[in-house]
Amino acid sequence: MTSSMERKTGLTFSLVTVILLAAGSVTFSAGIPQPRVGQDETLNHPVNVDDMRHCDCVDPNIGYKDCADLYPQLFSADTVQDVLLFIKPESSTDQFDVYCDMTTDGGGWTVIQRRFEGKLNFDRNWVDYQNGFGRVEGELWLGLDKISNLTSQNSYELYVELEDWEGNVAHAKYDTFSVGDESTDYTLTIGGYSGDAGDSMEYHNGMKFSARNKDNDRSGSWHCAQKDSAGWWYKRCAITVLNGPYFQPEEYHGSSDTGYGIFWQRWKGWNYVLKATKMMVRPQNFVRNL
Ligand SMILES: [Ca+2]
Repeated sequence: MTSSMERKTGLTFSLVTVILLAAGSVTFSAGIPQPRVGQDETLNHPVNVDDMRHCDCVDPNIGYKDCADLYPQLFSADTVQDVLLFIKPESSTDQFDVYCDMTTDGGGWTVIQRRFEGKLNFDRNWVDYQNGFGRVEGELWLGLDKISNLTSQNSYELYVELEDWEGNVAHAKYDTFSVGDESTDYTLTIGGYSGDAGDSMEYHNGMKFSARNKDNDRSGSWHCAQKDSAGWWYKRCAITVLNGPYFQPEEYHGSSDTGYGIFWQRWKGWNYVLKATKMMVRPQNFVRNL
């Protein structure tokens, strides 16, 4: 890499950073009352999409269907970096912004869920899970309709990244991942595990989505989404819930005492609350440039 390329990469990254910071500052400095955490943070609120589209790494004339669509352009310009991107899946009526992870496992990933600080409430009603909540550059649930639109336009894979409180990172990758539309109650199709986190998701294959006001699980005695305080593809009930309540380790005293937090049973067990999670999708036919 030449020094000019390094400078260009650095400049582009700085520009994106500035946009992120500027967009984030709107939330905190607009002089309006702070919304209660997790209640009024709608997905498309704080990010200025016009600014994002002016990022010099994104061609405003291209209708991107997902982050994988952008990746070859960044690669050929030697500007591979995580970016925010305005996309419109084929079956979607609306455009919306997403966070693109362009560095993990070859890049090209569209982020659909992210936790890392616990400032966003995930114990929400059905309609919130349908529409999405959080901030695209922060903690986020992208929304079931958007995830369904994304994963219906091609064959997609899923990458789950997990982090514990000791600095360890593990991942689970699934060759097959799709979420049905509203008529199926967003039924999950998942399979083809690989990785080092263990497989906690295939148990949930074929399950409908449930939220605190919608019991679609397979348990006759439990309302799993209420019991675990999270929307998820429950069965009877879960081997993992990445939308569970966020706990600092010192706040958490086990599921029988505190209830379940964010857990991935096959990696850390039922009673370990994770520090960070990221779920992201990419077409199966994505061409890696590594
Ligand atoms: Ca039930």
